[in-house]
Amino acid sequence: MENDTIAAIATPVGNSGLGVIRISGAEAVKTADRIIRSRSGSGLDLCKKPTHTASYGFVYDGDECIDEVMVLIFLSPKSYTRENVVEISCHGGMYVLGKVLSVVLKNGARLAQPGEFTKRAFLNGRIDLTEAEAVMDIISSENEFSRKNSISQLKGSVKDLILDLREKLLSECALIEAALDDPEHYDLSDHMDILHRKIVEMINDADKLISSSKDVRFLKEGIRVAITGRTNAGKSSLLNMLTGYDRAIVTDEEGTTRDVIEEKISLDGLTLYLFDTAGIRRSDNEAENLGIEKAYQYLERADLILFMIDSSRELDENDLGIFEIIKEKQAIVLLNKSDLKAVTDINTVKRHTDRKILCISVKENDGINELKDSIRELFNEGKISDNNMIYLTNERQLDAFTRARDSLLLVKEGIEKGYTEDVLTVDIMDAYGHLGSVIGQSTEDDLADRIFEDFCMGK
Ligand SMILES: Nc1nc2c(ncn2[C@@H]2O[C@H](COP(=O)(O)OP(=O)(O)OP(=O)(O)O)[C@@H](O)[C@H]2O)c(=O)[nH]1
Ligand SMILES: [Mg+2]
Repeated sequence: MENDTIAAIATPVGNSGLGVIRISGAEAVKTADRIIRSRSGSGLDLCKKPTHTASYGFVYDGDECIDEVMVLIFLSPKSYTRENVVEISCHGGMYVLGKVLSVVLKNGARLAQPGEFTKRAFLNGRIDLTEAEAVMDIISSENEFSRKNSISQLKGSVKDLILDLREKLLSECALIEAALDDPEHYDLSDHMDILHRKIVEMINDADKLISSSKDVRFLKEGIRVAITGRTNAGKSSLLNMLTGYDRAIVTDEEGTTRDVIEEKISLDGLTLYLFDTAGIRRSDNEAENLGIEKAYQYLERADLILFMIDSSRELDENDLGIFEIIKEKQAIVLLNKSDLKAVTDINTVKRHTDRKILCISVKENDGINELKDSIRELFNEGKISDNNMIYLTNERQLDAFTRARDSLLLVKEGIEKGYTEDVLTVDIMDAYGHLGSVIGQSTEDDLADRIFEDFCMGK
């Protein structure tokens, strides 16, 4: 039932000066006309009003006057959903809004599902999926940055970029197909170099977009920070220091922490999810070993690893193992216990890693501010600016776009290996398809459904 007339309260729950009931569908205006009258009690003839007009009147439930309202009319296709839309601005109390809504529902509309208005806008082709998601993001944005970002996406910035890329890929494909059909008139022998250059350019652009989008994700969703290191390096002490209270048990016994301890802190607008994990060592204890296994899983998923080394001890094979892990990750190495006599110094550590190394003492609260500065530097400064850069703002978009980039990589490799053109077109069209799913052009219905269900009522 995608064509029936739907209605919902479009403003938040709670009392306010104004509240809006939104109605969409072929019967929207008729429904409003049935229930709204002028001050003298005569009909308003809303069906005869031109689009984008406001009328003043009173909502009636039978003979009973419910509220004084303004009625805005948007006729198809110039409306939010591309259907006929009526917005009734009432007084904002929840009771009166509920009452007006029930009158609307008695007179030809049914209650809208969450996100159904925006879903209709999508299904009727007014907005693409990135724009629909932007609506949801605007509603839920908690800071200025994420709001600006969503509004830019709502204006179609991502869509334009994707459409442009798709257009380029399609024309490459068309050229190859034409040459295969009609080899006498089209010669591709020189073209492979040109195609290679174009594809490399696209891959570079795609990589930039992916990496800046990840930075944006950090801003919006927070950074997963895993604290790792050998037993007794001071991991739990650091967690307690950063959270400002005794969250984790600290003892001088090795293997104190076994489960993963999670805490959320805020660092100048950045949200950090800190994970204190079991110390890495060989152990005979089953619970401890399970904890160590879990620790490795968290390292894998972390956006940032804080690798703590006990500077009062020699490096051992556990430390060397962690140096290997952080090769693939963002990481900061913390040479802890600088208040004690150093056995392992910064130069020794430098031989094993090119990651940033800070000498700290959690016990003396020394170097903690430098650590915070370094985290800020890694995730915040310089990289993400407020200008008009385009970002993919959620995991779904990022995932589809990354797939498109991977298909382009296959095209590039294919050219380098001298694959025939018809093989290349398969990967080109794969990239084309993945780009389409970023903006919802090849979207399966269930995907669209899932996205719109996350919306709030009345949107
Ligand atoms: N001297 C000194 N001792 C510290 C420092 N940081 C932590 N410690 C001590 O080191 C011991 C171990 O600290 P924890 O924070 O429990 O270490 P951990 O890495 O969580 O240890 P596990 O949970 O067993 O892996 C405790 O006795 C701490 O008080 C420091 O900067 N200097
Ligand atoms: Mg611990």
